[in-house]
Amino acid sequence: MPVSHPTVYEPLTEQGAISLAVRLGLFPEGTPLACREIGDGNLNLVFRVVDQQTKKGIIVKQALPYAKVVGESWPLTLKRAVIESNALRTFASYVPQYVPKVYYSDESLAITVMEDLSHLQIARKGLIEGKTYPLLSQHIGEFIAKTSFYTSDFGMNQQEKKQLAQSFVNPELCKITEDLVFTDPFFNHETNNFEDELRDDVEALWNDDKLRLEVAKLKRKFLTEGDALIHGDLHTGSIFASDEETKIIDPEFAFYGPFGFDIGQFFANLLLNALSRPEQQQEPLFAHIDKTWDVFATIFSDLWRTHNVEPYAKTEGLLEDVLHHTFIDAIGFAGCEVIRRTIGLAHVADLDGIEDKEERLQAKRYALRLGRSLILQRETLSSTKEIRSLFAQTVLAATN
Ligand code: SR1
Ligand code: MG
Repeated sequence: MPVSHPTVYEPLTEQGAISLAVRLGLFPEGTPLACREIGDGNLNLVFRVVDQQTKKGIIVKQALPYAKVVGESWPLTLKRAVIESNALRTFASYVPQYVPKVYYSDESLAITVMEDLSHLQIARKGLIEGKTYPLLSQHIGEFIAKTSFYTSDFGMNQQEKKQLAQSFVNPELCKITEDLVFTDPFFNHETNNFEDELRDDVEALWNDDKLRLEVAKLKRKFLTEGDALIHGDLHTGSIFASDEETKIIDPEFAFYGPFGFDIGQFFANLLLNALSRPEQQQEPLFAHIDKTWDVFATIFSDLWRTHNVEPYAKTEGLLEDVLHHTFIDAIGFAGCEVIRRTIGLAHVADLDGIEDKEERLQAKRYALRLGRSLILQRETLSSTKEIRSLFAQTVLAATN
């Protein structure tokens, strides 16, 4: 019996995902297939279609016309599926080893069919279990360095860059970040979500004019600086990892943004995990922060020297200036991310999963202080190594 396939948008069912996989010829005819919806993110449906004999699978991801984390009352553009598949393809042209292969995409159905990464684990989950992923920072540093250099005015034809930037204009998803990362947590806004016991700490943030000024400067950078094609949501839940491999997923927030944003979000999520660990297990996370920056700066600098298309490339001091501002911005963006993941709409399991209530509240108070220090002291840090002492001072200050 012929199977009919939707041509106008409707949410897929598990059976629909199987039919799509068959229609695309992704499995040999007659393969016994099973499917389960496995999405645990904030926004999309994710189906895993698997050959029941070989256990080999594919992923069918579909954007919903609203934010799953809130419900149908928060409508959200389906165009993010095209942004995601195009970003994966663009990233793959520079670093295919770090992104899932895209097999198929359909703009009107908001579907991307891609490589199944079930042999890996979401890095946030593994880090919460105490894993350290020895190559994680090497890979993330290389991913960010190469994708951001090659999509910037230093790494590609500057006219083509503008056209590429135009194809990644992503206003609705950027607005989520503008609101949830840079605005709402610093105001008494209805999207915020925190325990009553934290109210005094949170109100202190809302009344902190010095902090607000610095967050406003960082938000302005996010709004206006189109350095490179960035992932836009590079937290540890957007990374699949094992001891050997790293894959970056979910670039639906991709757009032309500041060089330091992805680095800052990644740092922040490592720090949030560090806050959930006993002190003696925190060092691998600080080491990952050091390594991410070292690898990023080394590869970006090599590419700058060997592949730069900008006539000013050899001007003494320019590379150092770009790196210096990228570093400071990354620290500031990290501070905003740490704060929003603690009191904003979208939390992280690293902190929310701390079972003991007092310990959890204490970790969240530390997170608020750490976020504030990162933002206010970003220009005084000269290397990532100093994040350790900032972290220690923040925690000590909170216990005294
Ligand atoms: C309504 S979306 C909430 C968060 O989930 C995404 O992964 C982004 O981090 C966003 O801020
Ligand atoms: Mg996501």
